[in-house]
Amino acid sequence: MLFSLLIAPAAAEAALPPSNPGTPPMSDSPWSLLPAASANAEALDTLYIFFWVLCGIAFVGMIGVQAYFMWKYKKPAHGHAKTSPLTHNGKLEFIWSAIPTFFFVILFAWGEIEYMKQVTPPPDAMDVRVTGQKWSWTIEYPEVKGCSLTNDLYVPVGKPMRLTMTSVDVIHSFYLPAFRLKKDVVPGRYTVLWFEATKPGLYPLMCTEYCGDEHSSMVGRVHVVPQEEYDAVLAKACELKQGDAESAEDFGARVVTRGGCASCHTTDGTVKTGPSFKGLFGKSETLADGSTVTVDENYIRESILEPNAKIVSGFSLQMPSFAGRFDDKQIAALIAYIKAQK
Ligand code: HEC
Ligand SMILES: [Cu+2]
Repeated sequence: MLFSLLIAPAAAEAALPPSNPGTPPMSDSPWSLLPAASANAEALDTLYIFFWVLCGIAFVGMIGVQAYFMWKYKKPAHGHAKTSPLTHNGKLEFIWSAIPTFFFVILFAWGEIEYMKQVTPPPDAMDVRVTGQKWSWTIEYPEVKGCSLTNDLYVPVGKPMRLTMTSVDVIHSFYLPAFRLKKDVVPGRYTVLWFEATKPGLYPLMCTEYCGDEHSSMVGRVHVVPQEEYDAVLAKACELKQGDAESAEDFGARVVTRGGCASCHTTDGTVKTGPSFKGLFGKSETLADGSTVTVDENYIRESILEPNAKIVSGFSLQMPSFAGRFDDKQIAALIAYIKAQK
């Protein structure tokens, strides 16, 4: 097809470095569109290219005629040509109104059909919950009990997925460039997005609503995997247990990744949204009400489960509660990890 010639074969996997999710998903060539990985993306690209070709034809047609007339009716070398007494030409005016109108109607109808498809999830779609917060995405799978991931969305090829999304703080916007989908995520309200992935691979997931200073770090990955591997891959991604040979501290580092703690806490002493974990354990912490508390196991546990119980002086309540997301073993590992950040 003509359209597929215009879209240069951009290798999705090669174009999207997952190890560096902050990199925008640029295509290999400035002439090609972004990699497309959903049924919706392919349909929208066809519409987009149709629109683009139409604009090209209209542009060449208008500028071409203009240039030709400039040459044809240029001022003669001697004297002035008389202006024609013609006032209008009904037939011509009808044609130049009717042809664009015809194409505008086609664009509207085509766009409307694609839009309706995009906002109507099929009844057999698989459910996933997405929660936006400063500055990460929590992704929960009702099919796997207790599974809650940070910034990682797992999707099987060829199965419709329905995302029910909300935010706990400000408006974020959930953006899947390879699927050509974007929808606002609003506090106190659910918004729905659905898609069907067509190609296995890793694709970026972003926030496109400026939501605060760490907005640009709200980047995640969409893992599109073959149907038959999906259950096993998801179960493995959801599992969060200490390995036999793994130390509590190393396991804690994995829990930190899962919880997205690093989007607010550093281990090198730098203050982000929250205090750094460096040298935290055992120190005497001043709270917002002026009292002091010694950072021990109980304090850390309470900070994770009930962040609003004690607010550190100089900070505001921005931390989400992790109650129900982590069990005792995982919290113990988090404590071991924080203890190790001397
Ligand atoms: C959205 C940002 C954010 C995320 C994500 C976050 N925190 Fe926090 N955290 C804060 C802020 C802000 C404070 C200081 C205010 C307060 O005490 O609630 C804080 C305080 C803490 C404290 C007390 C620190 C001190 O100096 O006394 C601990 C411990 C802590 N967080 C652990 C964690 C862990 C573990 C995770 C991941 C499971 C996590 N936080 C995720 C923002 C965050
Ligand atoms: Cu955001």
